Amino acid sequence: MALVLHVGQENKNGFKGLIAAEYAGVEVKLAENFEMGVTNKSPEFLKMNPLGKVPVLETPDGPVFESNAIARYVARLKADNQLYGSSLIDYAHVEQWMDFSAMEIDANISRWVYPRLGYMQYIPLAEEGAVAALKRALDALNIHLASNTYLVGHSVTLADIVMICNLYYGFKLIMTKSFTSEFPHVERYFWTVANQPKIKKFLVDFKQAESVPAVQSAKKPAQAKESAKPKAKAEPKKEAPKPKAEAAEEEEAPKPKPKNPLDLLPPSKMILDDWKRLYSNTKSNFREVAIKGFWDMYDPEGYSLWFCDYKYNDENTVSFVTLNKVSGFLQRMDLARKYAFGKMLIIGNEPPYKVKGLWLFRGPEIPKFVMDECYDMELYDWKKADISDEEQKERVNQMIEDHEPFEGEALLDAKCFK
Ligand SMILES: N[C@@H](CCC(=O)N[C@@H](CS)C(=O)NCC(=O)O)C(=O)O
Repeated sequence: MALVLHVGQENKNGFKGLIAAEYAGVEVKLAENFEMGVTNKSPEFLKMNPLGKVPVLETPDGPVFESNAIARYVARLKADNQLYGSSLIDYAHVEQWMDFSAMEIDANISRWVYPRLGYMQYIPLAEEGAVAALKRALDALNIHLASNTYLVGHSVTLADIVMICNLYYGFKLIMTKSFTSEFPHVERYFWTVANQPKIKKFLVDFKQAESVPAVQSAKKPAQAKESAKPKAKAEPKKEAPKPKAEAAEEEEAPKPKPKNPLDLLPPSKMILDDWKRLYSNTKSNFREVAIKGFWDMYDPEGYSLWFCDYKYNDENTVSFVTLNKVSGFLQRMDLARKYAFGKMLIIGNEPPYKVKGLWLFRGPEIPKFVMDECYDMELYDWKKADISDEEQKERVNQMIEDHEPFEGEALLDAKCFK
């Protein structure tokens, strides 16, 4: 019998077991036609978990409830995985961070967000206590992550899976950028790990909360449960007819998207796509063809060149993690494809690797929407290239052409954003 997980869509507690299964190479199926508030109150479900809460994992040896227990069970099904680290002390630390994540992070995020969303009674003093306790926990986590990429060891463990799932609701529902910026290592950790493909697969397309939700009046339990469930993407549901005013609001013609200010800049003689094509098509004589072509096209009025330097190179101790970090950055820059070209060099023969880059942006400054929306930007120091300085101009050339050695060192890799 396959393992079957009973849970609604987009439930972070359900994700724990599903992500652990991805890492361990275990097959877990989702129960079909699960309906939150209905299926989990049925007599069959209550036999598996008398509390009627999800998730529940059905196994050949009986059901398991509590999401951390489910994740542990799934992780232990395959002996040869790294989810518990590689020593007894790693194992203890994985357990330590899982407990910390449940008691210090999840519990306090829940005590902050659920009363605001109307699922629990809102008591201002209780909220104050929850936020203070959460900050204390995040501070401790931030200190640990200042010198660690992952919670335990050098790869994702069960501790990271549980921590990311718990932080996910915080980032998504209530912890705004101005709140999390006090904990820069937690931010970097969260976005880096959440973007690992096996995790990102579940935490699809979500953005950090832009504001703390206003306090809503308490909901009746059924109502609370239904809307607590983030909306399923693929399953359109039959809905009760909407009140007229609400329906009219939804039917209003979509507002035109505001223009990107970069589209309003005076036209430039430099056509970014022409440069990208030249870069991609030049297979030999790169200096004479592509680099020369670049400077022939370059328009310092319409574009600017920027050097970037990763602030936390000491953390780049594992080559593939460093490469993934840079790939993640380039993926997240997708929003700027029309307005940017970039080269990222991963430098050094051995760890810690240095990460440096060169970016060409439309306009005289780094576009504001890139700064605002691409979290990675603040992980780098940025300096505008002064191309009247021959040395800086040559550095630009070398970065474009992946010149080796670069500043006296071999390249581990070079990645291009085009
Ligand atoms: N500690 C439990 C929490 C389970 C839980 O609270 N589940 C919620 C959805 S995330 C639920 O099923 N609520 C339904 C109810 O309270 O009746 C776990 O980690 O699995």
